Amino acid sequence: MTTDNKNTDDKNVPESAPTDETRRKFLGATALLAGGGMAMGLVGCKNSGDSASGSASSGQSAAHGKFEVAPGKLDDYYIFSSAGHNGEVRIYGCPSGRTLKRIPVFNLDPMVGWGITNESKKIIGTKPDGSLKYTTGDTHHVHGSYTDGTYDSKYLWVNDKLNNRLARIRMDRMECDAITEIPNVQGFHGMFPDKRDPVDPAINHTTRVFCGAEFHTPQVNDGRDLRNPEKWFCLFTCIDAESMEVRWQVKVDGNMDLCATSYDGKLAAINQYNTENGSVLGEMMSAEHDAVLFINIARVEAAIKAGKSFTSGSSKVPVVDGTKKANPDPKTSLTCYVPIPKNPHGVNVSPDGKYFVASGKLSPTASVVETELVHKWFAGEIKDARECVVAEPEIGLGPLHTGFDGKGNAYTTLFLDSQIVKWNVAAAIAQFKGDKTAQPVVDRIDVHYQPGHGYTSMGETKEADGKYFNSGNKFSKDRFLPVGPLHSEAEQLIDITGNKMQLIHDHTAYPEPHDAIIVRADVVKTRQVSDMNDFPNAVKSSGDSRIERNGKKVNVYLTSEAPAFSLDEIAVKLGDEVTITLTNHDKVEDLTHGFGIERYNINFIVNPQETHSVTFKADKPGMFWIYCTHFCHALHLEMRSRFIVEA
Ligand code: RUQ
Ligand code: CUA
Ligand code: CA
Repeated sequence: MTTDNKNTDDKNVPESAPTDETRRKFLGATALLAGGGMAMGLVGCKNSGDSASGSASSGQSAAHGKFEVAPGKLDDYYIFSSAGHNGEVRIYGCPSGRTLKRIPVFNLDPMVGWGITNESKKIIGTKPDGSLKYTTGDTHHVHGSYTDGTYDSKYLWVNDKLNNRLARIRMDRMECDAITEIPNVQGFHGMFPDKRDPVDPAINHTTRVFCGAEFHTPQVNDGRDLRNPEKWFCLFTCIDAESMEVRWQVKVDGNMDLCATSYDGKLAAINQYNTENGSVLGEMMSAEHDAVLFINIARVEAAIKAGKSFTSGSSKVPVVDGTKKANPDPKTSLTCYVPIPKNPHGVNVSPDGKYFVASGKLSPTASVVETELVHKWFAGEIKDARECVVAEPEIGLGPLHTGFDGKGNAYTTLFLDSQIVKWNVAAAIAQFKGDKTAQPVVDRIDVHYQPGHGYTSMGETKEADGKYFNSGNKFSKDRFLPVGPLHSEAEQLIDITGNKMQLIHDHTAYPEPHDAIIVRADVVKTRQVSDMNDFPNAVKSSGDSRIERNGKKVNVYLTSEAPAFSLDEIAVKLGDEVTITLTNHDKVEDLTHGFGIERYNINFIVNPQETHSVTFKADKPGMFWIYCTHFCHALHLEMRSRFIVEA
């Protein structure tokens, strides 16, 4: 076997681990290493390995032929996936797992010219000298805009944990059209759009996007309190969905990890693993309970309207105080902290809107919080916020994220167990109330290996359809042909239509596949050819092609139409600042041209009817070929022009 991974030691395989290809040698090595730190502080898990709670399926494929998307046939779903520290967003077909598109966002992409064209630089943001402010990012969570509780195919949002930005993608073009930097936060991780207005029931679509912040920092972070963590704190942020401006922020106790919103628009929820405000691992794991923090949106906005806000540093964004100390009375409180064991991860809302589910991470449990009870706590009808928890089933080790099938079942990823566990929410509630016959766990399936996010088809909408669950695994180990020390990551698609889960297939993903949403294909409406009028700088006809000089600034206007550019030669003088504006006059779908200048580091594309521009300094004398970089025509190689720089 040429694919055998020689350096894995067979002796490390625990006796209980199957050694067929469903698990290979993984459990012997990586699980123990990766799990070692997390296992610390784990409380006992009765259910794990308990046959009464359902034993794991072998992980063998179901009749995956049934799910094959034959050549020329189209997928039924889109998967919109964040790409981790690659900084982009990706689109896969489901069930095929085919990569359909990579959307550059916080990264640079020479294929489309992202970070090279003036239009993309303006979206990314530039320094006074015109260079990019940031060239890297770390995307974690992608969510779509909502109307009436389901996707409306207008926008996607994605976070950048590294440089604390929120990006928007317009779904008709599947391109990033806006990026907003959030002031006074670090570790912007969880993000979720609202699903309707908290006060005006007539507004039943997304108008706000909520952003958590994982790391507490000095406030203001200008050199003060560098080593006084007791003075540091985190801000929760609301961004306007249309203008993309930061509307307001809330000072909170502890940190903020993942985010979710209620279907009534009234609540944003964030799991907190560091209520201790610890700066090192031991401190962050010291409390038995951390929390799910609920933000009362209407009350926050009323407080801001009433002027009960302050500002921080040079930021003009109004900030209100949502700490426990500042909110002693639930009836007026801006926030509710529901205690959850232990360093919880993930918070997801059931499609009926009734429950928020957070996973224990260091506790083998999922905690079910009832939405109605949170409202009652805010009304002063419940004293102890812990009473909002209506179930806490033991589901397995290292639970992280939960998807729903719309039929009352939840599917949670178990990082340490390398499994997906299916459990019934109603049974979990019955068990919590004392029903000893209730068995929440319905089924388990092995995944390969160590899943982070898992998500179901339409599962974050009221149209959850219970067809597919996709497991985003953090390790692929030996599932694919070896390609050197950096492994491909593994995503595994699971059929959840039956009582037992069935693995359909693995597909690879370039690191790191993080979170995603699965959207029904008929929901998504794209435009396959652009409208020239949407580009204000369009060169409307080839007759408008020209070179204009204004001192040292030279503006070049040209068009492309297969297989030629409208100018055979672009002549400038050494030291000129050159702006080239190119409009593609081809109208045929898929007829994209590229524009590259030899030795000038210029490379971008124009899709049919689109216009893009680049600005650069003519700093090398000589003749440099301009050529079309994107295969467009039988005479693609002949599609050239010349850039002449006179000394
Ligand atoms: S968090 S693996 Cu960045 Cu999405 Cu849970
Ligand atoms: Cu135009 Cu290749
Ligand atoms: Ca903690």
